[in-house]
Amino acid sequence: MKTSRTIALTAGLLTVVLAFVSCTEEKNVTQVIANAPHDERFPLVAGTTRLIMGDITYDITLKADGEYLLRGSVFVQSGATLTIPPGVTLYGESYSIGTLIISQGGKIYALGTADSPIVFTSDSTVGSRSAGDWGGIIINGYATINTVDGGGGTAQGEGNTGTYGGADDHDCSGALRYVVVQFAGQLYSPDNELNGIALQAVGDGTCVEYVQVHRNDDDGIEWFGGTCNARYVVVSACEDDHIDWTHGACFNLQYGIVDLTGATDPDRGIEADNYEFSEANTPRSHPVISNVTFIGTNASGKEGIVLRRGTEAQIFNSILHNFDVGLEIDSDSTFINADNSGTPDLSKLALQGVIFSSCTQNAKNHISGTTTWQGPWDVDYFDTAAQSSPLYNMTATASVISWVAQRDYWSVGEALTATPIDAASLNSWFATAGFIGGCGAGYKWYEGWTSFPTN
Ligand SMILES: [Ca+2]
Ligand SMILES: [Ca+2]
Ligand SMILES: [Ca+2]
Ligand SMILES: [Ca+2]
Repeated sequence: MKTSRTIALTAGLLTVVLAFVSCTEEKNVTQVIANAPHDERFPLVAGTTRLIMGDITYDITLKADGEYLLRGSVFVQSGATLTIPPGVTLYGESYSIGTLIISQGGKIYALGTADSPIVFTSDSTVGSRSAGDWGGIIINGYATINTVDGGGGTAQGEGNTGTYGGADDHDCSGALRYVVVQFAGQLYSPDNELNGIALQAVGDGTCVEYVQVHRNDDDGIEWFGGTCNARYVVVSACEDDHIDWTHGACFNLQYGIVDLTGATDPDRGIEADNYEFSEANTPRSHPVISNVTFIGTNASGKEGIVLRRGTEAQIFNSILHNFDVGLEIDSDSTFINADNSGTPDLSKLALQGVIFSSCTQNAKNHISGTTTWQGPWDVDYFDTAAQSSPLYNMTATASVISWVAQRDYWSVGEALTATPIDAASLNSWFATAGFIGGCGAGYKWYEGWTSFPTN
């Protein structure tokens, strides 16, 4: 769809809306048309596409298989719920940086299906779309962030997207299920780009599963603190980090595909901070991750996973394929925190059952510009299979490289067989997978609802 930037309201539809829009321009539409049924509250803008702009202050359900244009920053305000049924397409307007923001206390239930995912995409025509065409999705919750040591602080989202942070780690912002976000991440200002999905202090009452972010111009999914778990996640061809966390993010992630191929200049598979401005603040960032396949481009100096600025992380049953550096651990604060009187504290920093496949260098540190390891975290720890946390060095076969090119992620995992850690032993949220990598034989959960368009 290519959208005219002129509002072309259909005659007969709520002339009161037309009058309202014309006299207040970018202001709140939905309050005026709140009594209209369902998505007819939103005016037609082109063909059957309806315009969503301003604040959503009432519960509203879009029409299944409907098409909508997001103009400017659209806020689902506290107390309101936006429900999106299967098959809906939402076009983020490039001209106005269309962006969907779920404010603290607001909810989104985007409930697609494998056959009918919900797609957020560019409003440019197919074939001329590119990363950064529109904003993205931002969810602000009441869970804990660590901007104040010990938690309890709040923060402001980039681009005036509102407040996040609080003390309710079980906060619910709704659900994203079978949701695809493409070509987002527009620049708000220099160094201030939008993530495909930003989970800002989102609580673990929120459901995020079967979600793809593709061709984002900044990070794919970024957690700013909070406790929002995610499973069945695909992040592909983004121009910065594919998974990013900071501000004391503590979440579980199982079953993921992180594929950097197809991006012009991607950065990292994971870029992880505790908190940049006070690296020892608590609660520490501490994601627990199992069953993710990371596929890089082997670009010089680029890493699969960077753990820095005091973060903790436990990563299991995953594959790092084709990175110049598979794993890099940075910052004194990261190492010191994970040093248990001279031995690695695996409760704070661990990689177990992780395969390094065709990486130029499996692991390194970057403390103060040196290449030596700190304390107990010596290079042998990561490179010796005899350690309690064995890592495997493998060279991908021609068939694996072919499977990567075809985005046959199941075959990639199958080819790199090793004994997995039982993910169900990590905590009660995880399920036993029985394989290493993002997916297994007969378990191609990414098929059908994901897509990988170039433009
Ligand atoms: Ca970011
Ligand atoms: Ca980033
Ligand atoms: Ca980065
Ligand atoms: Ca970052």
